[in-house]
Amino acid sequence: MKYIIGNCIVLIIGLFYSCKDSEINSNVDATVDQVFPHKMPETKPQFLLSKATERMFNYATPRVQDNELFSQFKYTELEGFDYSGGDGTISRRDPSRPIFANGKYYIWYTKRHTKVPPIGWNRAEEATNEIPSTDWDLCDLWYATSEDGFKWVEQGVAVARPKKPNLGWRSIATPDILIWKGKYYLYFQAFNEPSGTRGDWCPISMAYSDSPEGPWIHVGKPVVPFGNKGEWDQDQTQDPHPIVYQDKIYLYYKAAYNKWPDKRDVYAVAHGLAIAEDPFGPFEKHPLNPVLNSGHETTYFPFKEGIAALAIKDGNEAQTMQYAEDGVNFEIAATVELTPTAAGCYTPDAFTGTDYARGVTWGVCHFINAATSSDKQHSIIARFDCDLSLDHNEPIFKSTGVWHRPEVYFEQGLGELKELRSNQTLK
Ligand code: AAL
Repeated sequence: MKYIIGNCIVLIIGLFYSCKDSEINSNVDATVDQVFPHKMPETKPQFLLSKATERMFNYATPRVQDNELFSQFKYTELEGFDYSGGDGTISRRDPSRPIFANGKYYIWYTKRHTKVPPIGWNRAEEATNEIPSTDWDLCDLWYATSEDGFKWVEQGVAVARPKKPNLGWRSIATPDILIWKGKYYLYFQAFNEPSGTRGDWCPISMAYSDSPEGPWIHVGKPVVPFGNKGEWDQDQTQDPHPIVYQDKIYLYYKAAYNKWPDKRDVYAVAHGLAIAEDPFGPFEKHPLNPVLNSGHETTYFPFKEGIAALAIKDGNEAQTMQYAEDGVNFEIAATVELTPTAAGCYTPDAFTGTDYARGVTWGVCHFINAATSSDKQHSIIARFDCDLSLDHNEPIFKSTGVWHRPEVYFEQGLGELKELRSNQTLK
């Protein structure tokens, strides 16, 4: 009897573990001893794979060249912008996404035209009404138009700094555009102190107009306020990036956290999502914020039924394209290189509320290190082209590598560390 009971227990335990096993490896036949084939399988093979090989089939396509969210980026200097010979007194940066209206493209951007170049945010206390601390201090929002996206004509100020003490009196910067029910809304950062004083403190504010030509009316208050004390976005809401998605306004924004005022060396950056049913708000912050754990400036566009994001500098997932089918839960879609900084993508369906978006082929971005020496600091805006579109297939954008001249690498030299390292080598 004891023998029979003992055998039954062994059998039950055996059955339990074999059920568990088949749950874990459902569809995988561990007994089939197969070698990964030479011809790329279209779907995940049903035999045991290494984690890395398995992951290959989690992407849209296992071959990166076939992945619609993989692209190289090609850059072109924009014609039509004067930078005062690069002396640092004129800067243009953080451009909006281009839109097409009245038969031409429009962009908005941060423009600084000051008597002297910025002195740097470590010296923010020395900034005056004429001396900017950072490149984005003492700025206004300007706009330009173009017929082909390469040659631009600067049209003038779109939104100027208001008088002190109104919100944004010190500087307004980093705009992006929303078209909602036939009207135009510019979201931007509004500073009431020289950037660098306590970090980069500013909330997102907004101005609205019936036409992309203006006139713009500044609401004069934060529309995406800071988080409460102790929350990740307690000190800033920056880089607004609005998209019409699921009949609402999905505004992605960035905040640097874990640092100011006294902990600069532990700096982290993430992106949040704030959703509104009206351009004036209220913007409700998503309970799962931050929704993107990497990337400096924000670059988002609707893609298929979801939202795609480009994470550039900062974070474990820097230099990746990401995708969230629900606009919230982003996952890495591709690793990319030579990515555009502060990119605004030309996205004709960003505001149509489409339920299947087509992606992008070009946009504008900035280079913050355009100066030939550090006392002439300024930024320039440029155009990039890519193939992150369902409707194009340009082989040059799908090549899997770009090569930089050795000088580019040698510019990233050791500096003062060189001596120390050479002494270490001797030992
Ligand atoms: C940018 C953005 C924000 C910062 C500064 C101006 O590239 O991240 O806008 O405040 O730099």
